[in-house]
Amino acid sequence: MAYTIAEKPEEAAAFAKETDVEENPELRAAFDGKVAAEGKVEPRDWMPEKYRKTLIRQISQHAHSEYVGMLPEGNWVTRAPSLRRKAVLLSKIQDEAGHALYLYSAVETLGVSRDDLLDALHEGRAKYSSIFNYPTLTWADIAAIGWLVDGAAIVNQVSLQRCSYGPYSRAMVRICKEESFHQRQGFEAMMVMAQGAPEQKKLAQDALNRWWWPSLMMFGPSDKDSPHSALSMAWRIKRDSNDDLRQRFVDMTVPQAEYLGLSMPDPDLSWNEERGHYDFGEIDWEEFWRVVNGNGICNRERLAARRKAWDDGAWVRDAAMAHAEKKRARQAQQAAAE
Ligand code: FAQ
Repeated sequence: MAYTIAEKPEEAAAFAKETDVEENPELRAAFDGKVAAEGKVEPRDWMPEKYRKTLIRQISQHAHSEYVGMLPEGNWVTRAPSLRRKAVLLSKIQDEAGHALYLYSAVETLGVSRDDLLDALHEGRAKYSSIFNYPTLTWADIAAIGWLVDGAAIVNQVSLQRCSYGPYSRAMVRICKEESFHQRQGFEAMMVMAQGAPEQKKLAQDALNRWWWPSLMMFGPSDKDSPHSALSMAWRIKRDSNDDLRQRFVDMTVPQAEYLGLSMPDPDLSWNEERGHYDFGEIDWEEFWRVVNGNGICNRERLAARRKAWDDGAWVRDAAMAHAEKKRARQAQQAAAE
């Protein structure tokens, strides 16, 4: 259930203290009015420091997720089962890199540099989505990522299209269009496996068994344990609660699994007529926090791969900077000669 900050008095007090109400009452009133009227806050607008910091935290974690998220799929580029699948996978991975770039650009509008954000990631100080710390063991995992991981990402990001911060909201509109293609190609690949030879169907079921619960964890801790939700919902950074979005994803995905003829790895899953939603089992929160805190199956491998790519790419960045510097100097010389 979504809730407002007023229902949590201790958070409401902290909110007032941390958010410049006393220091800048007029600017703050204009900001609150804009958010309440569904206006977009833009980079040059005044904003409470806590609003800026919350956005930097969320958007940079989101950017890092897209950036690290290329790695599990990258593992299968050389082993895709056909030229068509390989071409689709390559474009999907390139799209994820593009999403990271839109998002890093959106965070830069808040006054932080991309180099600082990447340093934080490479030094293990920044978070990224838990989902990318699981291994891709078979080709069916690539299909499951498209179907489930992109499916979950869309449910979350469609909601974020209505975020109060303009650059983030606009990046989401563009990203959602691409994610929707990603989800459909994943579902189609899964359908081919699920309707194929018994061995292929077994791989599809095994991938669903391993990716289902981690996909539910993508939506974050349950609302009662989510420290940032109240403030982010009050400021319309987040528009739906973690649990509401998770429920939406379950309701959307269970019929798709039925259509594929696969069974969900959850004995507690059942339709609740009264609620008009599926009931589902308890998430293993211990596993969730273990992965979020850096101790999942692939956390170390993922960071090592990102660091290596950054180091190996140093000469490209140096060459691009040297080229830009030469161009600038040449233009300055020409301008002086005219
Ligand atoms: N993994 O109080 P809350 C994709 C952290 S993109 C790791 O609920 P909040 C595309 C959270 O950061 C997937 N950490 O926090 C793709 C916070 O830590 P902090 C990424 C998590 O921000 C597909 C703490 O727990 N999408 O998949 C996770 O209000 C295929 C407390 O949590 C986004 O980032 C987690 N699952 O709500 C790419 C969407 N959940 O900062 C390649 C934007 C929570 O206190 C292939 N982000 N944490 O140290 C959001 O919507 C929100 O940030 C939530 C968390 C919903 C993720």
